[in-house]
Amino acid sequence: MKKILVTGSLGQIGSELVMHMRNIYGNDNVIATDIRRIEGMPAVESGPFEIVDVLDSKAMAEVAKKHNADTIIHLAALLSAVAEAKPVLAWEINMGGLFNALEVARELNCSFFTPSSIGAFGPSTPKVKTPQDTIQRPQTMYGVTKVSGELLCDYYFKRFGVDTRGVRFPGLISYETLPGGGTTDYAVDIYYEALKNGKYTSFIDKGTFMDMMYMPDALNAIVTLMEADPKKLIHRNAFNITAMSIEPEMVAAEIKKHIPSFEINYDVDPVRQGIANSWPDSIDDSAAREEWGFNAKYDLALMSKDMLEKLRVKLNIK
Ligand code: VAH
Repeated sequence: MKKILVTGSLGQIGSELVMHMRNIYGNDNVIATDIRRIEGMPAVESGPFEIVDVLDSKAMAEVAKKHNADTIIHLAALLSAVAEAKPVLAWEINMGGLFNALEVARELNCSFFTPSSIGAFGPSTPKVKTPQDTIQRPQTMYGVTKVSGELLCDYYFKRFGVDTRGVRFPGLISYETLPGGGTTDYAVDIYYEALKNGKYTSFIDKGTFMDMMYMPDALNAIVTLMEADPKKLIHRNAFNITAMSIEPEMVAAEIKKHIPSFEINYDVDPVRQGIANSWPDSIDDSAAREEWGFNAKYDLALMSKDMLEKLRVKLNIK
């Protein structure tokens, strides 16, 4: 990867991935793009930034050509809860944007990454240690776009030779950018609320296991996969990856080790609980480990310690 164009650069993953990649490849070699410019954001101020609406394929192609992009990291999409509230818009953005980005990659011979999700699985998928290759019949619009996206990316690889690669991300947890409208967002909100109010009301019920990952492991996974030897890739779109399978009570217990008075209670959101219930409890990521050396470094304890330390600084709480 030499010249990397990132869409959705101001979102939860993009805002950190742009900075992570600029540290590796150089500020001028990572072109951040998003549908709007937010002054002061590091991804806007520390290197090239362009306004790109992923539904405008001509504009995306022009920006990619202008910067001689050889890699496209396509992150622009709606997350699960928002997508369920706005299914038509979600299809337009998640599939229309993906198709446009793939066409740009095909025309300019770019390598291509876009994330899938554990949301690409559904109620008929085996829930424990979900295999890499298994039934994918999601019942959410988000999941439909993720399965469709996996199939479209594999098609572009087989039919046009585009070097497409992807991972099925679990819930991602970070202290930098708040997530926007995901089902797993409780696992981010809980740390903020623990510090600000000493308690948290979870919209996901106790005992609801989902795979999660700390953002540093997610960023490393993207770079490691994109730098992997293509000859060793049996799979491409998309690899199961995970770091931990957790539920709200486990997160609360870990927080209590740092804030003994912390309390959790529940006000379950039926929509997001229904989405969470349709997803795996835990996934098998052996294919990613074998084919490109994926290896998460943060477990729940390490992540919780780091999240609370970094958020105390960010929120200026002693
Ligand atoms: C969401 N954070 O909740 C995203 C992710 C596996 C969850 O896809 O929609």
